[in-house]
Amino acid sequence: MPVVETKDLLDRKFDVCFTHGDINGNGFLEAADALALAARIATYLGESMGSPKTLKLFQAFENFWNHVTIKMDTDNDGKISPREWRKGLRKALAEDPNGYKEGSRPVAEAIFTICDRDNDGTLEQSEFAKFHEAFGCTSANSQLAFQHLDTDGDGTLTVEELLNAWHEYYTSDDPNARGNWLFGDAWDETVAIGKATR
Ligand SMILES: [Ca+2]
Ligand SMILES: [Ca+2]
Ligand SMILES: [Ca+2]
Repeated sequence: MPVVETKDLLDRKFDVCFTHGDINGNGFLEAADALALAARIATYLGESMGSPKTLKLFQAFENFWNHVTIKMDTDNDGKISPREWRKGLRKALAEDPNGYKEGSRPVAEAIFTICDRDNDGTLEQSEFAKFHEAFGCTSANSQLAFQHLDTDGDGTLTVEELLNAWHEYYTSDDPNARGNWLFGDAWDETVAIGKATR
């Protein structure tokens, strides 16, 4: 599904994520997409399907999906339309900003853990690049993302740097927020392709 033309930064970022998540490309987010995305991340990171890191990722995605359908599937058809996604994210933030931040933490932590290939508690650029690859990001966008998210410039991302970026991505309409760069340039036309390269 092509990203809808929008001038609003927050909607644009929501749409980019929607396109990344709509793995089967049918224009809706469903449980099958959530599972496929988790499997794709594990595959690109070179993690086996039964490993503790993969199981943690699947669990986090499943919980996230269950939560999302309860909150966002307002017409109860078992899938999330782009409109439900945009409205649901804004509503959740407005109603319970702390819950919103904590709700995204398990997914972000599970992603951080599976990306940390050498288990040193930080993400190097090469580790983060594999995560981006799973979303079909170009390496140029992946490098841009890393440069902006590595707030202290030490060449690694901590879990807090990633969580803060994640949170800003989903909540901030400030054009200068670092989290806007989670997947690279949010306005780049290739950022939302959402297609795997293998
Ligand atoms: Ca879909
Ligand atoms: Ca729906
Ligand atoms: Ca590492």
